[in-house]
Amino acid sequence: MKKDKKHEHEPKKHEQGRWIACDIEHEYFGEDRKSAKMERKRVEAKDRSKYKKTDLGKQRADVKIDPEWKRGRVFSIVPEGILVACGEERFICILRGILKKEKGQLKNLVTVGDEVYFEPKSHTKGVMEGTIMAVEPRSTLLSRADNLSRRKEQLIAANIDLVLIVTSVVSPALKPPLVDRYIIATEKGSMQPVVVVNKIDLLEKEDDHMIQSERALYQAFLEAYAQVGIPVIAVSATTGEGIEGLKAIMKDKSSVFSGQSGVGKSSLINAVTEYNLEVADVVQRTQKGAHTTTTANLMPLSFGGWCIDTPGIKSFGVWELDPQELESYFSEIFSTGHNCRFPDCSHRHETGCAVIEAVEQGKISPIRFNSYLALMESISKEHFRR
Ligand SMILES: Nc1nc2c(ncn2[C@@H]2O[C@H](COP(=O)(O)OP(=O)(O)OP(=O)(O)O)[C@@H](O)[C@H]2O)c(=O)[nH]1
Ligand SMILES: [Mg+2]
Ligand SMILES: [Zn+2]
Repeated sequence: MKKDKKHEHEPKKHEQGRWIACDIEHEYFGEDRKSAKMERKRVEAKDRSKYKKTDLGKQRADVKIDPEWKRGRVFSIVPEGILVACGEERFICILRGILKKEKGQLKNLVTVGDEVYFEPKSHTKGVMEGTIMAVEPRSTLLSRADNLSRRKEQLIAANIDLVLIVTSVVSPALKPPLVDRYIIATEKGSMQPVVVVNKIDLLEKEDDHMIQSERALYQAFLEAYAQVGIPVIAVSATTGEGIEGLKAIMKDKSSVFSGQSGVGKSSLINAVTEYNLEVADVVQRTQKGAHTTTTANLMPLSFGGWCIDTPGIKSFGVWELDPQELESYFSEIFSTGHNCRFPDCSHRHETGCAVIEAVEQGKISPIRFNSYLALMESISKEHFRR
């Protein structure tokens, strides 16, 4: 009989954010949230390994919400402090000392999209200041392994419904493995991924060899993701194609635009909203790939909901991803893998591998399979180093 090791690593679709500092959910939201919380606790208990490494949550019962505190949402983190919006007012906040002690493996404790309680201070020269006293439990959390120290988790955005994984064609060229990394981080954080392929106007351009092969990759990309049920929309911030569809998806939702630098995240937000964010030509950037957007920024949408623009990042390491867990995020590989000869088949070189066979027969897309292999290789190395 086959050992059923795979089920231990089912995608953690319902896993929720961690509690920081206080447990005010029940006090503020009543019974509805109480049952949601029980469910979260159950899932959390199932995945102790993820939580044992941090002390977050220990203090949550100790924090009493002072009626003098205000509640707001973090909309940006800048060198001057954490910017919190509370109604029409804006506050520059610092973190209460005791919260900093909870850092553990986290690079940052508070992130854009977080709902926080803060103690307002008297105005200094017209600037409203405050101290963040507690962070609300998060409904979802997008994070990644920090670039410098892979042992730290960097929080990118909180309380997000949709992760708009922006990629472009031609310039920069389509990079499916990067898209798959984002999809995994999105699913790990219980959010809905939507892949947004921008700059499709460039596929119409002159018929040179490079454009032709990019067009073929783009077609195969659309088929591969349609086959596994991951929504993809094709747009052009320049011509406006697909923008209405993007707007409809974003309506009344909280979303975060993520993806490599230069793919057009800020341009898309400008096309969808009334904002006028800075954008820059790829050739205007230095060879190092300078970022035009340098900090994440939250923006309310006039048609309902809000979105976050983020700086593009070069590499995206999924936080706490084991080699054994990986295939559970590739549903087609996961289900086909049950037919491999060896129960612990890694689908790389083993004989009797049903996945390799399915790729050869065209039943599994080579695009997705290559992403799987590339990720497997990089996390196996990471794992070994730990
Ligand atoms: N042809 C074409 N160019 C586009 C499109 N969308 C954006 N661009 C161009 O791509 C370049 C980069 O766009 P940005 O919006 O700054 O990209 P970004 O993803 O926000 O980049 P970072 O802020 O560095 O992460 C700019 O020159 C845009 O004019 C598009 O749909 N078609
Ligand atoms: Mg930008
Ligand atoms: Zn296999």
